[in-house]
Amino acid sequence: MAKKKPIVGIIMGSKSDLPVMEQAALALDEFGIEYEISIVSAHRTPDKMFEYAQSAASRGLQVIIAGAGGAAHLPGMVASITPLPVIGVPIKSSNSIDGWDSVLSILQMPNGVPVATVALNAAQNAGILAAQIIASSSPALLKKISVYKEKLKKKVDEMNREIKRQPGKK
Ligand code: RP5
Repeated sequence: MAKKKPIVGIIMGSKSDLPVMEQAALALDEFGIEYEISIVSAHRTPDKMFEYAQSAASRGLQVIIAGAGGAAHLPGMVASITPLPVIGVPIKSSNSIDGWDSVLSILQMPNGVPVATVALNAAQNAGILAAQIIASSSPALLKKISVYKEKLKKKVDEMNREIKRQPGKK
């Protein structure tokens, strides 16, 4: 059977971002969404970044998830080029000062060029958000998101049962 075309692009500034960014891939796997994953650096490979962002929509991508650490320009620059929604993942990297540099670089975009910024290292949420964006026009995927949310609720119910089983608790 032919492999389905990727509809989400996961990019990151360096291979050192992969341990964080693969959480986005795992989230997309859970919803059965095809993605492509590559290293594209705003600073080290600016031409490649431009090419990637410019061709993303015509190649069939619907959402881009971009992660970077330190002076994290990748998500914002990609958002300035593509008409697709861009989700930014700030990463605490070797050149970060506590990660705030990356959070603020990705979050504080000027009006007109939004980047949906998730929490520090929160690539899993980026994957879920990408799925939710795509689900807004896919009833089948929307159903999967509802099932996922139901699972979250059940986990909390289980936590409550657990703490109430402990001695001294009602
Ligand atoms: C950023 O610099 C990358 O996104 C990475 O988070 C950080 C460090 O990169 P390496 O020096 O580990 O390649 O551009």
